[in-house]
Amino acid sequence: MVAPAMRVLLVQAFTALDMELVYPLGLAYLAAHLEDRHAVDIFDVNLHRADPYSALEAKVRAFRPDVVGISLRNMKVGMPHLHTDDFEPQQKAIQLIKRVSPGVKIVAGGTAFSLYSDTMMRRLPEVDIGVWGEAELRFRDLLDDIDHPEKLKGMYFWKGGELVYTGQPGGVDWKQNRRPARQYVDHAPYMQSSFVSVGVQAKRGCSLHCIHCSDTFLLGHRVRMRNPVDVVDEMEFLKKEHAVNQMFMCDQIFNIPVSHAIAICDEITRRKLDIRWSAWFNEHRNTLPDELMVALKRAGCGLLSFSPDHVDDRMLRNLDKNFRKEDMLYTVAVAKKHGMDVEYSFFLNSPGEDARSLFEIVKFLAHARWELGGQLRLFTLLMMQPIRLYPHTRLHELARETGLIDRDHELVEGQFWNPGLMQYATAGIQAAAHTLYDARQSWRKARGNTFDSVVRE
Ligand code: B12
Ligand code: SF4
Repeated sequence: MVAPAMRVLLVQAFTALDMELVYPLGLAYLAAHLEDRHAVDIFDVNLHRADPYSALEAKVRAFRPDVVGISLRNMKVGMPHLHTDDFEPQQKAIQLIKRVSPGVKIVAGGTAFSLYSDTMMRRLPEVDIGVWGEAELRFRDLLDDIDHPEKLKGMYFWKGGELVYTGQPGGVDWKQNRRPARQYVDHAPYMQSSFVSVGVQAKRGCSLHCIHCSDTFLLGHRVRMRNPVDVVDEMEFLKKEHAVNQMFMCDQIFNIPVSHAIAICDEITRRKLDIRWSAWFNEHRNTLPDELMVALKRAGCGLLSFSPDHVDDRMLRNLDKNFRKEDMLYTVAVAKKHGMDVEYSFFLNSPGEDARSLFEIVKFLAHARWELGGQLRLFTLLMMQPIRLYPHTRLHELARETGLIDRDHELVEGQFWNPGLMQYATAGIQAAAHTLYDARQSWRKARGNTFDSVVRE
């Protein structure tokens, strides 16, 4: 039997109050699968930075939900000067919802929930049901029979004082997925926040195996590609209906496979969409052929965003990267050849780091700056930090085996891979980054930019 229609409020909990806004794409996907059965609304607490809790309380009182679906996204990595965690504000938001509306069912999901699900359920007793992973279809099905979560995979709930998990679900198939319902949240504030704030997704999953990565735990190694025409339909819709002309591709890696990336670019070009966008790119030279670079440029991709994490071959092996230093040099050459902007992010003091390998990063950056000048964007370099340990990763296992952390550490409060003497070099670099970051913020304020957040430019 299918339960009667309900009032469902989808809440994006704090992402990172000191960072750019992030449009609640996951919730827009969920809403698209609910709106023909239930009264749905989406509320992003991050849009109410001055007084988020009062705004949330007012929304809950006004909407009178039967169910609140709360999206827990980040356990934050942190800024150069700030390593706070997002757990506490998320907990406060959940407690507030239950206090204001004691009868409401709270269902939690999202990436941070899925990474730390067991801990989250134990630390957040106000959560009635937790949903692991991609949830478009299972959340819809859950709301059809919310008193029986045991019928579905990927559900956490309490029964007789015991935490029950119903077992791992599979990933969502794009063919079954509806497009995200974009009408519940105004895109304008996200557009003002930063050029990465409005996301579009073209695939899920990653075939690579970086040792620190938790994306593959969440989405798997099988790359599920969305039809390029459907992706660009959504981009066109965003441009025409919501005046969004800058976007970020929320794929793990945009250029694997290359053919899918080219197909999306060609579709954007064919429709003459005047948009600027960016994505994360793999560094292996085979994934950056000239044909792709030409297609990217024509389609409005303004920035190649790379997260190589290191440049030294020994370190890249340690991190289990699929490319080497010569590929890194190729990224510089190919960006120069095609006049593309690039950014790189590196980890500090990752496994095996020594002074020589750290110097390799400095040498590489000097080379890139020399070759690319202003095409090399520097912002991500201010964010360089040691690797935060995420659960369900090989690095987490290594940290346990080497005694860097206790076997039962929950990792909700940040733990970093930052051992040995190199941690002092790390501290020095981060202190310098902090100073530069503050100077940059002051300069931005002097120019009249008052948005109190990181703006990646
Ligand atoms: C794209 C991306 C970004 C882009 C976002 C661009 C944009 N406009 O959206 C940018 C570059 C801005 C970014 C930044 C950061 N990110 Co990021 N990002 C991602 C990535 C790759 C995809 C996120 C996405 O859009 N997915 C698409 C949507 C459709 O999926 P979804 O949100 O997960 O929602 C689905 C499910 O989670 C679930 N769900 C979600 N909410 C709910 C709620 C309920 C009730 C239910 C039932 C289900 C549910 O159902 C949804 C549909 O299937 C993820 C990795 C990943 N595996 O997801 C990391 C990820 C979310 N990011 C992460 C982090 C840490 C960050 C940063 C803190 C990093 C940093 N230091 O800069 C910042 C924080 C930014 C901020 N202000 O919050 C972490 C968060 C978890 C954690 N480890 O803390 C992730 C998971 C990466 C990882 N594996 O560690 N990120
Ligand atoms: S390329 Fe990115 S998503 Fe893929 S395994 Fe490495 S860190 Fe994870």
